Amino acid sequence: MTCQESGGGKSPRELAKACNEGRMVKLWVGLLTTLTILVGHGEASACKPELDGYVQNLAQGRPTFQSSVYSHPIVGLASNAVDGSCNGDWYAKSCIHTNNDLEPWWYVDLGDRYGIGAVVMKNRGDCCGERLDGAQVYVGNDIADPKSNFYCGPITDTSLGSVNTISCYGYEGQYVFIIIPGRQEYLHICEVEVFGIKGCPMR
Ligand SMILES: [Ca+2]
Repeated sequence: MTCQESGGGKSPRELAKACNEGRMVKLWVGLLTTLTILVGHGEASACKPELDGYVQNLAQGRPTFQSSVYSHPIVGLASNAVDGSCNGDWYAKSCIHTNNDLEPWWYVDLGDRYGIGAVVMKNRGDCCGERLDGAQVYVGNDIADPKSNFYCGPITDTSLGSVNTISCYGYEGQYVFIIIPGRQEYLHICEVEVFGIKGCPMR
C-alpha cells in the first residue's frame, strides 16, 4: 500500500500514520523472516536461499564500487558481491577484494530509494575471515561522505564463511556501504544481499 493508495479522504496526518503502519508490518515481516532463518555456511547460490521468491534481493546485478581492486590473477571486482553467488571460496572468483587500503570501502547503487530492512553479508570462507572485524554497514544517499549516512551496525561474526545479517530498521537510502573504519586492511566480501521495500520514507 502506497501513501496514495491509502487515501480515501484521510487527513495528511492520518495518511502518514496509515502508510507507516503498513510499511512497518511489511518491514517487520521481512526483517523477522530474515533474522529467524538459520545461518548457512554452505555454498548455495543465495546466502539466504529460503528468501528466494519471498522478498527481492535489491542488490543483485546493481552497479557497485570499491576503494581499489587487489592485484591478483583472480580479479576481485566490486560486482562479485552482487553476482548472485554466495560461494565463499576466493578461488571460485565470486568475491570482491581491495588492496590494503586505509578504511577500505564498497558500495552498491540500488537505483532508487528503498526502506532497507536488512543487509546480508557473506564472509570469505577459505582464509582471512578476521579481516572483516569491525566492518560497518551504512545506508543513505550521500556517496561523497559514506559515514554521514545512517549507521546500521557492525559485522559481528568474522568466522570463515560466516553470514552476517545487519538490520537497517527500514531506514531509507539508495546506497548501501560497507566500510572498515580506522585502519589499513584488505576488504573482501563474497556476497551482499539487500532486503527492503519502496514507499514513503520512514525517516
Ligand atoms: Ca558472489
